[in-house]
Amino acid sequence: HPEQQYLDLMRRIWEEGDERVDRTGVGTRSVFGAQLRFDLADGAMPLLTTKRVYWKTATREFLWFLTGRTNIRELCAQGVEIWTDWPLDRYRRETGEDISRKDFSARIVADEEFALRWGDLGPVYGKQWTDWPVYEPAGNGLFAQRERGVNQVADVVESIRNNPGSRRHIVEGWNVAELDQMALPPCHKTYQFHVADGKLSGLLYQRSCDVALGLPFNLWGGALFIRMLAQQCDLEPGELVWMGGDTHLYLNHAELVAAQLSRVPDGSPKLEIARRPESIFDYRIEDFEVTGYAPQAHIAAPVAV
Ligand code: DHF
Ligand code: TMP
Repeated sequence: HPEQQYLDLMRRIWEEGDERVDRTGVGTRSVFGAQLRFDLADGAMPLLTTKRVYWKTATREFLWFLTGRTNIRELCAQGVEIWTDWPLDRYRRETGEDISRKDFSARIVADEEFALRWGDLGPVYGKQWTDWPVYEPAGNGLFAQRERGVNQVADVVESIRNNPGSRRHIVEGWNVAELDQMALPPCHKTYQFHVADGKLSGLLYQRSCDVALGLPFNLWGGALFIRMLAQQCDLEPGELVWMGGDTHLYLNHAELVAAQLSRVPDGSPKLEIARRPESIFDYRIEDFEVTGYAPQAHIAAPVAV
């Protein structure tokens, strides 16, 4: 079963990973350099069956990236709370107010000014993917920022369509000059696409990977990106190749690791996309349907902020 790769990686990290105190103070066991491969033929998706993964939440996050937005307000309004802890942490630190996550999220949705002040993650994925800033000579010896930046996603659609053999089909999140403005520097930082034999494959390079909580979402996102691009470019989906830099398990995920490693993968969930939207920016959550997904129970685990 393809999911066995994920479980093997998890076991290897837990048993052999290098233990250290990480940025969050929680502590991790970590290996450096890992690879997973998933065949996406016939609708197959790397959606874990050994625990329930909220693929609709992951899809909403992905569609939010494509809107270019970086404020958690649009996520919170849809009941997606996976990014709320970072703005909440900053709010608590800077105001000293001990507000609950639920109340913070509700206020972000209800109060636009509050959301503008506290809900923005900085120029993260959406911004870099669709509007990477460009500076041009202003004619006076200085440089000025162009009104529209580079839309890497629109460009990659065009490059796959018009020059499929190119080795430059890349979407990059790592804007060095803006890292210090981001709530978190991008983890799933580089996507590269490749066309061979009428099939579109994708490689995702993730510099830092929380194997228990982040990776299930990131595998889904990587495969979703390939599926949407393939549909837009009249290609069949090929393979997702995932590569991790610092690939780790948090020490407070011991119970999740034990539970998940005791389970056996089962079934082959498939993704159907109900229609072909005008462009890659026109997909809606209702367009995505997963069949054959009967996962084992969700396993809750704390996220390290
Ligand atoms: N920090 C850390 N330490 N790990 C991450 O995976 C992570 N991911 C981020 C931002 N910062 C991060 C963005 N993506 C969850 C999943 C993905 C995600 C953030 C959080 C998460 O908590 N998943 C749980 C609950 C999902 C839910 O309630 O909707 C899960 O069980 O999948
Ligand atoms: P870092 O910036 O110190 O590497 O911390 C980021 C943490 O978030 C790290 O545990 C990796 C994890 N992460 C994912 O695994 N996937 C994601 O999509 C995101 C945003 C973060």
